[in-house]
Amino acid sequence: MPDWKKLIEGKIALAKKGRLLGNKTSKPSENARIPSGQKQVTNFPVLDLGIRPNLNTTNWSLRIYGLVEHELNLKWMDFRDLPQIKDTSDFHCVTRWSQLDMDWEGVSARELLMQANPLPNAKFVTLHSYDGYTTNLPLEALLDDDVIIAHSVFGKSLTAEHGGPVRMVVPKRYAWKSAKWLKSIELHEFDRPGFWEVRGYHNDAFPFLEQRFTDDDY
Ligand SMILES: Nc1nc2c(c(=O)[nH]1)N[C@H]1C(S)=C(S)[C@@H](COP(=O)(O)O)O[C@H]1N2
Ligand SMILES: [Mo]
Repeated sequence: MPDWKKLIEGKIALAKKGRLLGNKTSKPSENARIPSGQKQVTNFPVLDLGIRPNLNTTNWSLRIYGLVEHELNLKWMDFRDLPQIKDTSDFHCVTRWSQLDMDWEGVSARELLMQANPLPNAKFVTLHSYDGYTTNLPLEALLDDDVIIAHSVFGKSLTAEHGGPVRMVVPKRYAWKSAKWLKSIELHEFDRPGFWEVRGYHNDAFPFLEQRFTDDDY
């Protein structure tokens, strides 16, 4: 087992340290695509808890369950048989880096959710990952055109470090909402804060509003 306490303290310290960067990070006026407090990168850094689940296209599966009419259990081939889309979007990590024009490919989250057919009282989701990570979103946030359950980026299969075989990509929110090694999507009536959200990260996480931590809201 990893030393959770140390991992978590380290990550929070890293994210908060950025507050002292001041004018080293861009202001929105310089480039409307880079949110305030972020620095542009092009090397797609790796950020996670340091647990690499042992996954491949044979042992991976994806479940959509909870408040749905049709629970879905997809193996790799089922997933690849779904309509595939491409979308280019920007990726903003709360530890102060942003990478623009990420070319994702995969299945539209909306398409998959529509197949499951959410019940009228389904309002929130928990994304569950194979490393034990979770994150929460309003169901409606997954219905945007740019939300992809991705298997590829920049024309190549996702590497294990970036969440392969399949990860969620939610471009309009800070990247901690983009669960790597996606295992399941659970639909609920009431919101359930995920791994970072119970540790002080902002529930909504909009980069252009700089919603980094709960205590940023005053
Ligand atoms: N399963 C899982 N997904 C995760 C994380 C994680 O620790 N576990 N970290 C999140 C965070 S904080 C960020 S910034 C992005 C980073 O994605 P990347 O490593 O592909 O850049 O993944 C997010 N998704
Ligand atoms: Mo992050």
